[in-house]
Amino acid sequence: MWKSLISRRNALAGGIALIGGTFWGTNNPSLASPVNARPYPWGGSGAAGANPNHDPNPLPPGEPGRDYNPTRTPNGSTLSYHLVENVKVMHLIAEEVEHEFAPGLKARCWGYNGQVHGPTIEAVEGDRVRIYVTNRLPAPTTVHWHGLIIPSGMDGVGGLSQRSIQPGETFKYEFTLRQHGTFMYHSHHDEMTQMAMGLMGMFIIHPRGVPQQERPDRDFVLLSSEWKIIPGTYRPDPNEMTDFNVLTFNARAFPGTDPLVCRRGDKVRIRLGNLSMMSHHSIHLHGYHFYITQTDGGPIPESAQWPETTVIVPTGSTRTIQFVADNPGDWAMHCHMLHHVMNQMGHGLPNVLGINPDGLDNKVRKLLPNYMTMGQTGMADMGSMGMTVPQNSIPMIGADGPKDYITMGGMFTILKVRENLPPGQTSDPGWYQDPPGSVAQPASTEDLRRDGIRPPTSNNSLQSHHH
Ligand SMILES: [Cu+2]
Repeated sequence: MWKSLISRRNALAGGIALIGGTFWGTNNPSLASPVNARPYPWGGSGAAGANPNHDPNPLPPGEPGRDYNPTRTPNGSTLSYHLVENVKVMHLIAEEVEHEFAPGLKARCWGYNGQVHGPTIEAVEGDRVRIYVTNRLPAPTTVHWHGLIIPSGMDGVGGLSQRSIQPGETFKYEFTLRQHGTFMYHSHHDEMTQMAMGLMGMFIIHPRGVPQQERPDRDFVLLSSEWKIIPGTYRPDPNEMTDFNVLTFNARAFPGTDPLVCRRGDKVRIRLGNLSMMSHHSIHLHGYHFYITQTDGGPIPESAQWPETTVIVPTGSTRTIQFVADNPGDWAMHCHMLHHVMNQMGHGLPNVLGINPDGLDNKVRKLLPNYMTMGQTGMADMGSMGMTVPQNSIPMIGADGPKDYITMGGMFTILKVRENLPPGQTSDPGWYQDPPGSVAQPASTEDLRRDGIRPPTSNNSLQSHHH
């Protein structure tokens, strides 16, 4: 459903029931969809009696514009296709890729078509797709289509569904898409290594026949993953089990993440996937309430949706959220598991919070002239003071913001909602220009006196040794 903050406030003020408006994404009566006819609560494959191993007569290929508004994958791309006798033909090439996570941190990863993660696959319910997979890796691989109801032999589990694709070989996957929603694809051969190296992407299937006014104006795709890259090294470590130090949206860590750019009033959908090695992510959006409308199991009935500001995305699943972008500004969107908004250098340090390290520093400086212990008042200094970091590594947090240093890293991005954004603009519009008087400011003496606030006359907290 599309809900706006303002209309909801009005509805509350008027005592009107909240539920209403257009709910899209479930059964669309204009399409005789074999999948959406599935009964609750048994779930099942959604095949509604048809055997998915037999071709259930694909529909003519769906077209962008006519059938759907294309998604946008920040920092990524969408896989191209061409038509051969009404089949959408695509090609994924698994290969080694030099990938930049954020300015200053690169690594040799494995991806598809020269990028990490792989490009987003986008199609329409009823389409038939034929996806060629070429293996240019030094190891065998396969591709699993996560959440898709397809023949067992197309499921891509190495050894179980198929023989693995050897280096140099090209395999062919072909199936008809008989559901819509937000799904994923990833290697299913030596998964631990190959997913730790980046072999994954998103697979979006649009419903057919949704009128333009009920489609999202902005439809973003974000895939979370996590990496262990020891500072100064150049390859993810697939053997790490718990201590990941590079946390990413679309394989980028803040400040490497592109903003999600919207025009005020846009209907916004954000599709969140998670293929992290072990972490669930609590994705929190500032400035908005949203509804969770889909999982990779399908649409959530409207009566079961509830408003949220944070959505937990378990690893191996997707969550789709929707809202109307009626609140202009620069709004943080980030994982609320707080080590996940820290970059590399923020992990595995000794706790020196509250310690005065002057004596220690003086001793260490006899050996290392510029040594300075950091972290005694927190971690922010490490980024903002430009602390020297090992070659090919990124500081724990941060980037310059419009008002001060932004002490966030990792799985952090910015939703930028603007009045009067030219239609179709997706590029960064710069920082938000706040209306006068709407930014938190230092209190004046006059303010304090008027309101009877008596600040302490001296700062009795830890004296800083900097400066
Ligand atoms: Cu997280």
